[in-house]
Amino acid sequence: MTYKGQVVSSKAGKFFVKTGENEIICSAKGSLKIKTDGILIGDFVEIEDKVIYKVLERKNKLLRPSVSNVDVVVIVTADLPKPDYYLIDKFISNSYLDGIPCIIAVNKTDISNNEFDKIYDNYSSCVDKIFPVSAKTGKGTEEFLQFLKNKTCVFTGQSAVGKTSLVNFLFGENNETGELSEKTLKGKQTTTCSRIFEKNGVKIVDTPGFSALNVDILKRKLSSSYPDFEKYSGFCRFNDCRHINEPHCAVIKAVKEKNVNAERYSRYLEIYKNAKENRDYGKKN
Ligand SMILES: Nc1nc2c(ncn2[C@@H]2O[C@H](COP(=O)(O)OP(=O)(O)OP(=O)(O)O)[C@@H](O)[C@H]2O)c(=O)[nH]1
Ligand SMILES: [Mg+2]
Ligand SMILES: [Zn+2]
Repeated sequence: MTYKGQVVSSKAGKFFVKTGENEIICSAKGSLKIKTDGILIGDFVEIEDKVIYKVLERKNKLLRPSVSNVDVVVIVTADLPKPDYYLIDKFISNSYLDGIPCIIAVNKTDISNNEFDKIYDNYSSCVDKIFPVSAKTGKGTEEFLQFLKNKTCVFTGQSAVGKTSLVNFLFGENNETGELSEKTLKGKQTTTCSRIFEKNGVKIVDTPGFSALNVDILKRKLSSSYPDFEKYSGFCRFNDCRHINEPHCAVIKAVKEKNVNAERYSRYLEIYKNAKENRDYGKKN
């Protein structure tokens, strides 16, 4: 028998494929196994005798976390753990380069919401929406869920910001969540593999939290990965302007005129410097 389905999770060389109401544990045909992106979560596939033999054409592919056929990346943040703004910048750069819209959900607003203004100032011009929410009380989740309707949404962000808690609240699931313990602060993840959950036409991909994101972002054109710079970069004197110290750089001018957020720009310089040093020293990034 052959079936069509969607890969909803994978673990240790096994793929969990949803076909209608059933979930079939599959292996992969040899040629699909050897490629690192041979089969991704989110892929629509054809299977025969529990073997995936064909991956249907992908609409798109998010690099980190690795998921295909994505409609929106949801960066989840909270006051605790304290937001890592470099990490948020990199998530935005990656989804922008992958051509996938991005939004931010600021969770745990039932405890406090002190970072919201900073998040708004930094990111309102580069993400489509910023939702304050609480997975504990449900505050703000109706509007949030409305936005997610009919979309495949990848929840990403630091560990312990409440990605799984949000999935549990929105879908009435009961997946394991973790404490914000010393261990978590050191990078322990509660969720260890990505999985797609689905309800009422919304698909959410819950993913393991990141503590760092080391993508070779220079190779991925860092200077054109900032949606908030793009409005200006066309006016830079040089076509290949890196917006670092070039004369007549329209991005630097926009920062001076407060049209581009200065904190975001200074982190850009730092990310650029680090990416360049790592490349120069030949480190694997
Ligand atoms: N007060 C409050 N606590 C929350 C909220 N959302 C999550 N938490 C708590 O935050 C901790 C971490 O939540 P998780 O849902 O496991 O976080 P995660 O982002 O899935 O973490 P990883 O799977 O490690 O990436 C748990 O103790 C949750 O109870 C919220 O809206 N309010
Ligand atoms: Mg989790
Ligand atoms: Zn420039």
